[in-house]
Amino acid sequence: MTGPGPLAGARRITFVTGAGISRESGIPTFRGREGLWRNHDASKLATVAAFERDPGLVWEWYLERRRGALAAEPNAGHLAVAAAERAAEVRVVTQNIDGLHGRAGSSRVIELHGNITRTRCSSCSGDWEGDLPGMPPRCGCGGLLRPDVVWFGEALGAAEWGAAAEAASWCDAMVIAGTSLAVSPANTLPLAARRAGATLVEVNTEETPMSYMMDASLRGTCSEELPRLVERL
Ligand code: BJW
Ligand code: ZN
Repeated sequence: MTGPGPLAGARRITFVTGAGISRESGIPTFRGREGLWRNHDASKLATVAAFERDPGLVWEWYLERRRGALAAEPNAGHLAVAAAERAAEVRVVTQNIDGLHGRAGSSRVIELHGNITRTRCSSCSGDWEGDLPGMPPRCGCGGLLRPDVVWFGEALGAAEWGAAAEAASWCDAMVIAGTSLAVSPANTLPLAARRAGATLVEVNTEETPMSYMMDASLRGTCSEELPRLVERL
């Protein structure tokens, strides 16, 4: 395609990404048909309550996903987001915990929901490096070790949330890619960007609850649509 794209002229771009952008790297999404793991609803396993009820089960799920994330490679969608830095100032706010934006070369990535490769103690908050001692694993202080991610009902990291809110009001265009926008507070970022006058562009295979407020809705996969979008910057 030729001619100006929906991002033409944008100097400051914030990407807000979700599980859909990593789908084509082989990482399943949370909701819909795919969000099932051994008959458990993924969005119900990502909770404090599930961890308290059965830490071994929740750890099993995370260890499987940790291996999956480490074995996965960034796809054309992640690479396009990284390439946008050649044409504009870019911030990436991701709900994903797989680290693929950083591995694709994006230099400013805000990981709103943590990172699956890290482990920390649920009591003393200390970071844990190396092998897990037993299952469920315990810290030297006696507390349960847990993946360093944000579950439902938990507050996002204050630094991460502050940086994300700033990136939303700072940008002149926001690209919202591969997220159902079902989860708050991440789903308030497009509203903040709109309030500050930014152009909103959505990339999703399906309609979302915020499609109606987008300046452009690109109905397709991230690996097809993001390279096209960034090419025409
Ligand atoms: C493609 C594609 C392709 C597919 N190309 N597109 C009632 C009770 C309790 C809590 C609440 C409540 N009501 C509201 C809340 C708050 C709650 C919340 O939002 N709940 C809603 C579900 C109702 N939020 C929280 O609890 C958050 N904390 C909070 O609000 O604290 C309050 C507070 C604030 C400030 C100070 C103090 C306190 C925390 C939310 C944490 C979310 N955690 C998870 C797990 C992370 C770890 C892990 O990965 O295991 O984050 S849940 C899960 O959902 C994960 C994701 O990051 C997040 C978002 O999902 P995402 O990325 O949008 O994925 P999907 O699967 O939903 O969508 C994929 C999309 O891609 C679809 O649209 C597809 O169409 C599309 N797609 N392939 C393009 N190839
Ligand atoms: Zn501890």
